[in-house]
Amino acid sequence: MSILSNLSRRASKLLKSKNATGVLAVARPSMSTTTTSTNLKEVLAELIPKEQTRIKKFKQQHGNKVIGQITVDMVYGGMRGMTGLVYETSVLDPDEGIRFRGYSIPECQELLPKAPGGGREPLPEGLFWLLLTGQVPTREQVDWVSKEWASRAALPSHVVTMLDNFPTNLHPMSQLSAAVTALNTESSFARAYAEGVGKAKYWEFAYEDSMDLIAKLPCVAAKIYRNLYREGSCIGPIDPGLDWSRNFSNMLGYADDADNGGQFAELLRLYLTIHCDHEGGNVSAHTSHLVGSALSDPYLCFAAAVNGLAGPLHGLANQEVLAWLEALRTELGVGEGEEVSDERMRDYIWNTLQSGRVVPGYGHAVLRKTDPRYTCQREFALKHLPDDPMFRTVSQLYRVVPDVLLEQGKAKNPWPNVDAHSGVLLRHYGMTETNYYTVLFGVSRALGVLAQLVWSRALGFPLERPKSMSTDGLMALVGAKPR
Ligand code: CMX
Repeated sequence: MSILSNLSRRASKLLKSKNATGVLAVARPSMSTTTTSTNLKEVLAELIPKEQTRIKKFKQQHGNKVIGQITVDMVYGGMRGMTGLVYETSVLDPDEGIRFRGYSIPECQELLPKAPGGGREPLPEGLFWLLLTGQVPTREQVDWVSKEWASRAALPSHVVTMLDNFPTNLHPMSQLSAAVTALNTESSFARAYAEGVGKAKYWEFAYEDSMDLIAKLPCVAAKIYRNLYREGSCIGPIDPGLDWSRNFSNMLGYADDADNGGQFAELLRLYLTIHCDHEGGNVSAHTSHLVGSALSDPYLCFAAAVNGLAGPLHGLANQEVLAWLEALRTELGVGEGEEVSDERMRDYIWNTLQSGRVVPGYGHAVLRKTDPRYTCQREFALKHLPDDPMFRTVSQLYRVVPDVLLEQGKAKNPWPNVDAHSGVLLRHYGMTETNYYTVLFGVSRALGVLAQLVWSRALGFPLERPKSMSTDGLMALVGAKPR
């Protein structure tokens, strides 16, 4: 194991300690005092100066401390294990999974406000509040966010026209990225920068743009869905009395779901909460962070993140999983209600590997256990759709794939990630358009990367510009013979 991964493990151990009952307790971030104002911007305005002072003092006292060592393998190996970014909103522990401002997924499920009338899943509005402030919001604070987003949701006409004119063979992720880029006509950050606003105010404009963009995303996403799969039917109006996910579900055309106990909206609430953030080094978060460091406005940053998320090794894996599952069931002749032996499934997985492909939805660059985002989706399925034939296949794969990957001996993590499960849940409720799945991932990812962007501007993070070297230069640096 590299010195750096040892260091990062030591750092994560320092943040954790066992309490008197032996339960793992994680140090909450310093901002976790509660504020009663329901206005998110006012709460931030109170928190930001304190955090600026704390970090300034930390850098003055410890700025020259060495925290790691870089090897040639790391430089060639996609910078794995290299600590090179400050990202405040979430931290990923290889063995435990993601924590949002110190809170695990089960803790968020327990603590964050739910939809009125018996909702069981956390509202993404609450998660966004938590990411921005480090504080678990009250019901009133979450209601304020829902209303704020409803009031900012309208799309400018040029974006609607653009979406209506895209060819149907343009992938939904390309449509999302292009529409978000075109939305930057609305950027108050870009306008303020052009007018020469001072650095101290950058975060306020980043905040306004982020709130506007998050509010508009479900409308853009629903429009893409309706244009491609529902003959361009109208997405309908936003109801300011409903939460962000319920409005999104209605706009997608799943309003009837309310008569069936609102399970699809509940699934969306869970989905949009758990896909939001996965610390700073993943492709979408890092891309947004990098582009933002050039002071590109939040629309441009998020569009860049969407383009990264559209890669099959990242967010597009959830689309790939469904295609792979469907091919597996067809090829092995698994009908509704039927099962196939573990042995035949194992052969199929080996075929995938031997043809040079990856098993989509398995493995991870940082995680070394089952992704808790997978686990909570599995729990949702066990509760709401235990007999769904596709879910049964997903469960069987969970039993079979890890042993095959271990036997192959290449993947460092043989366990499933978030993408191994999400599609099967969406499909159960009638969303069978697999090409669309990553758009939902993107809508959620906006919460994390934009919350961080507000803080990046508040903390005055500089232009990101790591040093690169050519192979010849690296060889010379370590004293290797060039030939
Ligand atoms: N199936 C087959 N081989 C796999 C594998 C999988 N699921 N996961 C990793 N490997 C292979 C890698 O391709 C690599 O092979 P080579 O040495 O031939 O290049 C080797 O195992 C070592 O890879 P690793 O260090 O374990 O994993 P990386 O950090 O390089 O990659 C990831 C991580 C996610 C890209 C990889 O596990 C993968 O391709 N998984 C399938 C795609 C997927 O599910 N992506 C979604 C991730 C979550 C998300 O971002 O949404």
